[in-house]
Amino acid sequence: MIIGIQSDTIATSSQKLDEVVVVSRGQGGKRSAKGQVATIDEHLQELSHVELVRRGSYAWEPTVNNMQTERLSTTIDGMKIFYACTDKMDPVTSYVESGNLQSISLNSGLNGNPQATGNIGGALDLRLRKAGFSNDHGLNGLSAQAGYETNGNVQVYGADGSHSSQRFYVNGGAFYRHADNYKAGDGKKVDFSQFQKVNAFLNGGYKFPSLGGTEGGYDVLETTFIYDRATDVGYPALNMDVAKAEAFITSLAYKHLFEDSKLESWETKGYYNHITHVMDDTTRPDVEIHMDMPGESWTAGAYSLLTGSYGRHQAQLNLDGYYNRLFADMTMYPGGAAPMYMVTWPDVGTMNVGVALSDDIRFPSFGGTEGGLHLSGKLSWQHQRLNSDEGYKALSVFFPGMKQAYHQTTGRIAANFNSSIFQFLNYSIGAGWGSRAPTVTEAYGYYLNNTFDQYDYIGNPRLKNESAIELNTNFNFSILPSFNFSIDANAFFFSNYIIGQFENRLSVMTVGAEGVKVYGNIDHATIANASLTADWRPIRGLRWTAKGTYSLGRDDEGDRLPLIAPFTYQSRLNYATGPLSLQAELKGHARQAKYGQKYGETETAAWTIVNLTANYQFSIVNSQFTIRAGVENLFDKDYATYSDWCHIPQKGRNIYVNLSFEI
Ligand SMILES: [Cu+2]
Repeated sequence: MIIGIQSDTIATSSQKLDEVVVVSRGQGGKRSAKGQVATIDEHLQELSHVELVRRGSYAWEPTVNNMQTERLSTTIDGMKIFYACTDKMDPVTSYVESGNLQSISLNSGLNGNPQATGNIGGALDLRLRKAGFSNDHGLNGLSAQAGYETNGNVQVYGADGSHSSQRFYVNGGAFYRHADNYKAGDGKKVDFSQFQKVNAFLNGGYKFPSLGGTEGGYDVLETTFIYDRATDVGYPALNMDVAKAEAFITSLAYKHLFEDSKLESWETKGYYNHITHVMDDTTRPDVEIHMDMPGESWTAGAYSLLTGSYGRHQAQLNLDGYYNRLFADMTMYPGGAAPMYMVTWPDVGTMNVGVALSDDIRFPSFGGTEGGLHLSGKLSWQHQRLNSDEGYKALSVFFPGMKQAYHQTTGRIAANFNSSIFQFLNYSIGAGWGSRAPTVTEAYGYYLNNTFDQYDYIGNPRLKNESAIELNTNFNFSILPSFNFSIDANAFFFSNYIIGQFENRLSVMTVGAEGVKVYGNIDHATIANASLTADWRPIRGLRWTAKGTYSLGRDDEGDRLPLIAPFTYQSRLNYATGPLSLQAELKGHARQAKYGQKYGETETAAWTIVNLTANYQFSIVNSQFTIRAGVENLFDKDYATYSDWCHIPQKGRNIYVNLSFEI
């Protein structure tokens, strides 16, 4: 038997607030039709509230509640990590692989996980897969996956192994992905959509012999190491590609698990990660001015999380701190003239410390079921310094008298009440307030060209913190034991919303740019989302689900915000019998009629696609095999979603097969 020592107390805190997609093996939960071979982006697609902004085949940027990276927190097992590209080519979810992860959890809105800061839209935590200790003397596991996709000649190979005993565990593995250019619907090739990636990871744990029996609990030391490297990554929606995007991620944690005590566990983790990102335009034809644009991100941090339960309370106290450095520069080589150099992220050092508290209170509710109240809050202090004198001086030209160091204080607080009436209705209502500091791009970015609206962006060190009030509710009706219907809605009322604003007095740097925008606070803005979900299981083995979501986003003048989803829908029919399961899926979105015209967004047409998938499990001797096959975009529809950057087309018909086995 394997004991999951990492059995996340965070995960169990409240099922209503925390949504999980299972990446690895394990029972239950949402998961991708492609199984573990799916990319992290495909796993993320299974989560409600999540959409993905696509700039190519690789490294999609997750949005939660129609908010992008700057309003989200993304952590890896509670570790902070920051992307290194000034053009957002590398959301941090691109630096892990499916083989690294057990699951991905999402806390929608302001109720973040203890390590989350700045999470107005939501908090994603990528949970690493650790073998855990075994009661047996030694237990070894081995698994391997291989996958192939016809469109783009996608190849995926992964293998990992584990050893678990009472005192010690270790697991590790490697993953490789390769993709050529894909074809859009009707056979049109999308140039610069290739990529290649390797990933290797190693986790280990050691359980100390307990002193004086088990009454005092026991101590565990755990370590993690991940190396991830993507090369030759094309970005058809941008003017540049990526030669190399590389990450080292390490951590060391000490955990005490209490027995017979009101305290449950106390974990202290130290970590370090380093990202190198190198852009490349040498393979593009007709480049007017060749550019070199590297970026780097270093983060070192620690957190200490204490969890305990007393009576009806389950509480967590977390202290955390991190130091992050972001540096990016650009060298332009105009033909025949001297190269031009500028610092685009002025080596910004951010020191952030925070304290977070949460409490889950359970109580009996009407009809013999259980209800609960979840409270959480966090307070953080931040110090930022511009370490590059050159970058500081360049920005000072636009902001005379600006300082070389800034302080910010941010916080969040959220409450959520859930209860039920017999087995018929489950409901929850919640409210919260939270603020975030401007990102390095928003505060100190220097002439960053945005291909979405073709403007050059300049950061603004005088920005105020942005804040929002969130209201949310969820009603889940079980009309029959076989039929479920739910309504989910949330709204975010922003103050000092940060967005780029026209600056006509400045001239452009990038060839072909429309103009210059400087980040600014607008007085208020609103983002709201509502979804309806139905789930019907008419007979054993058969399941039908359907979901429709409507969102809106407005600025202080009533104009539409960009990248807000139009009406989206998805319906799935599932049939499972013994080892075989079949699924047909219909998904699409309506015409994006209310787009952010003022912010340079253009209209997106409606689309619908059909996907089919089959899954068969069998065992030979002691090995468990799973074969998955399917067709995506069955009718080879030529389409782009509202979140496809510059309307780059999606994949046309794609047939995939993948095989995985485990012992
Ligand atoms: Cu980049």
